[in-house]
Amino acid sequence: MTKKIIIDLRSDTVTLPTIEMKQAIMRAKLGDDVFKEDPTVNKLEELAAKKTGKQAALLVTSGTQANLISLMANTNHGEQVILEAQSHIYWYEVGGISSIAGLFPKTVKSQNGAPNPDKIQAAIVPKDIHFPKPSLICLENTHNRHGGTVIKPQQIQAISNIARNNKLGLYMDGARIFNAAVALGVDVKKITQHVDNLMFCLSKGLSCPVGSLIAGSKDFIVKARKIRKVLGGGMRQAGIIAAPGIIALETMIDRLKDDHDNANHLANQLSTIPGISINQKRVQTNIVMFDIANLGLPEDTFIKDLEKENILALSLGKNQIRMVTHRGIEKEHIDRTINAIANISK
Ligand code: TLP
Repeated sequence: MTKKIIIDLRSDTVTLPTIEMKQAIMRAKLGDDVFKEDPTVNKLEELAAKKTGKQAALLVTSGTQANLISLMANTNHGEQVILEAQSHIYWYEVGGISSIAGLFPKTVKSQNGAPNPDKIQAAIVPKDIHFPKPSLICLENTHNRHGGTVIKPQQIQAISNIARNNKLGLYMDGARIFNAAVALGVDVKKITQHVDNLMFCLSKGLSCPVGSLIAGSKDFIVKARKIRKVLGGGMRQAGIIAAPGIIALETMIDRLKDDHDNANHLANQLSTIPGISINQKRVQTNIVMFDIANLGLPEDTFIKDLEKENILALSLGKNQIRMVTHRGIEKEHIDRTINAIANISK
């Protein structure tokens, strides 16, 4: 019997570890990381700090945990945090910014994930007995709900100037920061140099099974480590998570370009199918979002029809479909997806 091939375009989180990663897990030297005695974790944290141009880094369990810890380490309870209106922290992290971190989110709308610095300036509440103390600006790069759009170093620098002038911190949810760097063709440090601290995920396009890293100053990471512990995120022989992370940082970044090329191919082909609306300018990395309003069928039916062809996609709300390319998705899978969508549209 031939194995059924599922073309899973729901997310790059579905990527499985490579053979090299599994071998590295087997070989990993381990210790108790709460005592900072896991040599593999220590090596990954040093590598992550070096790659992002920060003094130190911390391995945590997930992107959501990385964002929550970073919010808490950058602020005090009750302060104001400025975020882009479609940001992952605001939409998809169970409201932890308020329920756990005790922060007051102020959202700022943007066209493509990069808020206009003037709008950020306007969102900073003045010093007044009635208002919470503003303390942090958060950016997301690449920007998930805007379709994987990239924020350029110059744009970040302009926002960084606002942050400094107002004595606020600047944090980046860089879950897919290496996609941004590859799309721009720059060293990731060109992007990260403008923020105080950031996180990135190992478990998305980089193909690791688990883990995210927070990077920032030594003092910030000391604080983050303590907060990770109180949130129950102190891990013991976490070298089995760190080992594939090292492989990812050493060997899996450049190949993200293949995912971007496939996303671009998908977007080009989608734009030729009647009933599909897509803004190709927004397809800058590995996320493809499109609108099926003119197909005349609800998004859940569209997704079920695709599923019958063994193709998986996600709905991001009314008429909005998201497909994400990643390791394991080849051009032929994109072509099959296009054929299936063209048939649905007939
Ligand atoms: N995003 C996931 C889902 O939660 C939507 C996905 O499939 O894209 N920041 C950004 C920008 C993210 O896209 C995600 C995950 C996270 C943080 C959270 O990471 P995890 O899933 O590791 O908690």
